[in-house]
Amino acid sequence: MNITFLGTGIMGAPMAANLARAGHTVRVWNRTPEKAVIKGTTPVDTPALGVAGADVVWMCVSDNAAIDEILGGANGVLEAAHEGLIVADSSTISPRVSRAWAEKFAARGATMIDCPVTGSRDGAQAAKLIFIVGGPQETVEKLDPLFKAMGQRVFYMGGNGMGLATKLSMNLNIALIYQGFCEGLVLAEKSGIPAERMLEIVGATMLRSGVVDYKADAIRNRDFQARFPLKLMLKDIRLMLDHAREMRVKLPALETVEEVYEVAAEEGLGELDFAATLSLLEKWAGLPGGDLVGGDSTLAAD
Ligand code: NA7
Repeated sequence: MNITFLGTGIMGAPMAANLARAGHTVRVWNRTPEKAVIKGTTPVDTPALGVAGADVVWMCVSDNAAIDEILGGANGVLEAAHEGLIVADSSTISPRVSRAWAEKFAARGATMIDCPVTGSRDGAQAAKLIFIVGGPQETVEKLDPLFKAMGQRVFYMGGNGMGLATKLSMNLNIALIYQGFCEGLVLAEKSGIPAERMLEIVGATMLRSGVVDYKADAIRNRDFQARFPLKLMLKDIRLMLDHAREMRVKLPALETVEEVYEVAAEEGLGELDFAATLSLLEKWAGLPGGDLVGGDSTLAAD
């Protein structure tokens, strides 16, 4: 297929490379053009130029504002969209915003689907992503070879926006599970129990979780290089709370966790992995792991 990939960040770059590796013709565009240099692909100057001659435009950018810019800004995708074009969005954005764009594309005879991913940077590089998809089922089926080139599994969740609604509920679990683990760890450390012993006992009992397994080495080695940046988890937490308000759902634990992430971002941890929120809790507890955090931060709720 002829694919144009928009947004070659941590996730987008390996996804585009895997599409090219699978034999598709891939053009790429990124706001910062220096990042749009990917083996086997050709750069284009604007999103609109990437639409001409494309069967599929695939996107993976930060947030609602980025999608609004790429789709609706000057030289955006919508104005250039032709009948039959498929627009697939792997960004984690608001389900409401995604549905609104899907309607605009439908009015031009094009089809948009939401297909956020789970698997982080490692899953993108190894073509082991899991896609969580919403939109017309026949369109999703047409994209099967592309999903296979970038991932290992597709969960079809229903109409437009349902992939995103699912993804936000999943990331809510990740944020709360990791926060719960960290709070237990900090209390244990302050009581004189080494982190390694806690990781061992958590791993051997019903407390075990995939989230903690995935972050265990980062915690052990204090390696908080971004696999999933803290600033993007904060963006997702805000999306979850917005979506929950629209759904008339109250999420009290997540509201508190949002404050932890906000302070962590203010303290300069935003570009690190979200696992670095542990350091902020350690700082508040007066533990050495908190040295990563400067300043004099406290929770607003304190
Ligand atoms: P990155 O590595 O931070 O990449 C973000 C990408 O989004 C990158 O290509 C950015 O371009 C692009 N971006 C951000 N804002 C804009 C605007 N306003 N216009 C155009 N392009 C923009 O994030 P990840 O790859 O880890 O994550 C991408 C998505 O997957 C995100 O929704 C996650 O939650 C899941 P830049 O290079 O900065 O010019």
